[in-house]
Amino acid sequence: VESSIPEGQRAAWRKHSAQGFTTKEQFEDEAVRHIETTLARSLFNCDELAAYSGTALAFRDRLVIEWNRTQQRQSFADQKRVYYLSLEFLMGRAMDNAMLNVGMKDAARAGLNELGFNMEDVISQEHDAALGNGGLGRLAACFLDSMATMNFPAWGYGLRYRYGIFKQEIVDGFQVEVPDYWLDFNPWEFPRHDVTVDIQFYGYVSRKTDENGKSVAVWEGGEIVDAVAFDVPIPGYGTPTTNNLRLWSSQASKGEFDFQKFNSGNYEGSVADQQRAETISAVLYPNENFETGKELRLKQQYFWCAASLFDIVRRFKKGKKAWSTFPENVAIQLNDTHPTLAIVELQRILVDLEGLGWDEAWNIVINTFGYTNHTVMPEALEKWSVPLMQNLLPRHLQIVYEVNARFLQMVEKKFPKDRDLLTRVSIIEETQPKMVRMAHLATIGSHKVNGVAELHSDLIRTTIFKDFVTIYGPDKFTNVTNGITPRRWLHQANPRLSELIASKLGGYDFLTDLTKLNKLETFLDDKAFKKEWQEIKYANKVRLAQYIQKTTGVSVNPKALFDIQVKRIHEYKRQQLNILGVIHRYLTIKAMSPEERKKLAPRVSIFGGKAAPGYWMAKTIIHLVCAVGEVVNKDKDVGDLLKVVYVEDYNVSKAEILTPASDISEHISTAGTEASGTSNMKFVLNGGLVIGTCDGANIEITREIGDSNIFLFGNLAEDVEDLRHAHHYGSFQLDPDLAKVFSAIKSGTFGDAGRFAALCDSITDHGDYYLVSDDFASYIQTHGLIDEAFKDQDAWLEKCITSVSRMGFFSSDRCIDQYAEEIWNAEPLPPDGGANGKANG
Ligand code: 8GP
Repeated sequence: VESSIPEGQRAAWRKHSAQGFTTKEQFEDEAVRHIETTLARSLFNCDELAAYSGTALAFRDRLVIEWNRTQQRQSFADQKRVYYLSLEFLMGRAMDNAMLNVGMKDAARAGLNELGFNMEDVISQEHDAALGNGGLGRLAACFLDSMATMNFPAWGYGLRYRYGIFKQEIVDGFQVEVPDYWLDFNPWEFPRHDVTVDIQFYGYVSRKTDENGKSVAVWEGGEIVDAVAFDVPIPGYGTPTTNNLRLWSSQASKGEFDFQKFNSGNYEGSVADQQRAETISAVLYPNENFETGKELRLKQQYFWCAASLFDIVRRFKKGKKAWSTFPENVAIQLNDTHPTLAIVELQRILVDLEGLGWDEAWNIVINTFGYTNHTVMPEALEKWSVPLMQNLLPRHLQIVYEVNARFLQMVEKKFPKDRDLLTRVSIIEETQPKMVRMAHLATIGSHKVNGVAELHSDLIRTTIFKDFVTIYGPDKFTNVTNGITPRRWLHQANPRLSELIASKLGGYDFLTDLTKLNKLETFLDDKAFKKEWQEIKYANKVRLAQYIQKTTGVSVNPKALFDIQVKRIHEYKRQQLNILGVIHRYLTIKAMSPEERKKLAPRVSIFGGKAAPGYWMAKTIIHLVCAVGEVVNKDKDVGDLLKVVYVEDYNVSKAEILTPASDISEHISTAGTEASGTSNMKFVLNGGLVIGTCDGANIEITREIGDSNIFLFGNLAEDVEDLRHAHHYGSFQLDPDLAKVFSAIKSGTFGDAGRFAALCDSITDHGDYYLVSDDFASYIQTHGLIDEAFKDQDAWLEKCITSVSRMGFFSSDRCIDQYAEEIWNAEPLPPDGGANGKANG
């Protein structure tokens, strides 16, 4: 159906085309109009939430205009498109970002003032879009921002969860999970009921002969669920390019709403079917670095992959090009193994539906996909039971077996008579039940596999993918060290620092070329600059102190050293090492004379992060932190020398408050376990220093900023295996200082010791898998160095400024450049046809 306006009417159309506001006056017009008409509220009935809504809608209008133009431009240009498939997009708030990218924040601030509102209060009305668990999901959000800013024709594809990551409440020192229903009012999404895809599950496969006499597989029966598209505009900074994030929502199929049941009076039955369909996109699985293998999760994965692939293939087919050109037109990046079924689905589309030969199709598939691995931890590696997949996706399982058979044949030819090798690399694990190893499938079905920091990429080459390196050679495996968007993580989170930097560098170019920060080093002797830098840090700490006071009732001294560890709670990230170190500090202070105490720099130890609901040890760690806070914060002996705070419900918006306020942040994972980490980059970019292990991106951060500007400690990745071995077969020696900490816990200093028994025993009696005891002495000693260093504020400040100036490498723009160059072979599409497309700055 032709849906365009006929040529003769287009002039009239263009005359009435939406423009959006461009002045403060017009902003007020638009905001008030939206409040009065779209929201049906009045000046007698307008609270901050309504003011937020009106402001958001006014900015949204501006975004949508550029969004439509961008989509048109990308369709006409018809160059290679990038698709980023991720089950998680941890976007946080959208309005502040929209304001930055539209470039009218000051006008809006003044306008809101005139209307009786304060900008910051209005911004904080927005509910975070929290469709992710942690690093992996936030990385996807940073990448979307960079791809739009750099003018790549790139779409994200994900799921529109009705419930994002749960809201964390701390009740009596325990985590309680509360559902996060975030869709009450979400002006940033556009339902596209016209973009609906039928997704099939279950059923059976039969073979039929097509008109050419060829045998084809036909997948029949089972049930159909509808995937409905919801689109979210992703504006770039300093460019009109506004990309699309398409999130799929599940609905009962219109055809499937069981009219038979309905008409025979089984109304409840048909509504139940409806609800079952909606369950697929109902909730984000709240695990990070852990897989549970639940059927609903596999359903989510297929639902999203199939809808996305249908959409991508439909768009490709509009161009009427030969199938062999598919990989020249489409690059699909798999964010971890969650979208691996997309590989199988594309092969199914090409072979079963489009009639291509197996090899021709498989070639296209391999050249289309790239796979990013985010973890080496065994409990996070996805495996699906064969019977489960057989039942849910019978045709896909056949394809998996066929891919595997051909792959193993190839291996057998190259390495004859190595049965062990075949067993190790097979997609199918010969266990009871048999399992499909998704990382193997993703590796075999992609042309590039990358890790997310140098150490991590080296580790995957020598551990989980060692055999694949032997088979394919080293070139298939590469590294793209993670990055963060400086727009959100410097300019938005820390506007005053961004402004100060801009005043020195002569503008905001560093926000799109972060390496420009290196000029800051020439201002290390500029006293006024340094003073202002320090004042900004102090103001950020005051803001956090106020927030802590308001939310926890604990008052902390902003002059103290703020020591922050915020991230998902996990034994490998070692929040337990941190809190055990805090207890050690507490015991040390208690044993000090008043004179000694005077010499000690006051500390605030701040923790935040969610534990997966079923992860008891992580919940125990949270409880220990809270229990220690209860005792320490009330101890008059200690006063300001030590405070311990748990910030409830850590999320993107809280990170925007916490990150600019740190003096030290903790990135202290057992060496070799944290693939990259990205908050380490955020903290350094905001003028905080790091205490960390030689793990993930800490290593590259050290290389960039210099080892005198970071506090490294602990054992190295290469020694971890031997140490673990020694714990079991040698005699395990508990660190003597740690032993004192345990006896304090066991004597009930922090309440019922029984609650912490399993945590203590995991270290003393169960092999100390994460090497807490091995690293304890060096951790404590390094904190001593930090105390000393903090006393010389001038030297400290110099370290901070130097570090910031050397952080250019960690922009997610650099990541996207690298992916585009080395994996996607994709080019930007500048809106003005120019070289870099920074058209309307
Ligand atoms: C995380 C890594 O733990 C973190 O080091 C890294 O910075 C981040 O990914 C982005 O690359 N990994 C995960 O979140 C993860 O592996 N999640 C599992 C469910 C796959």
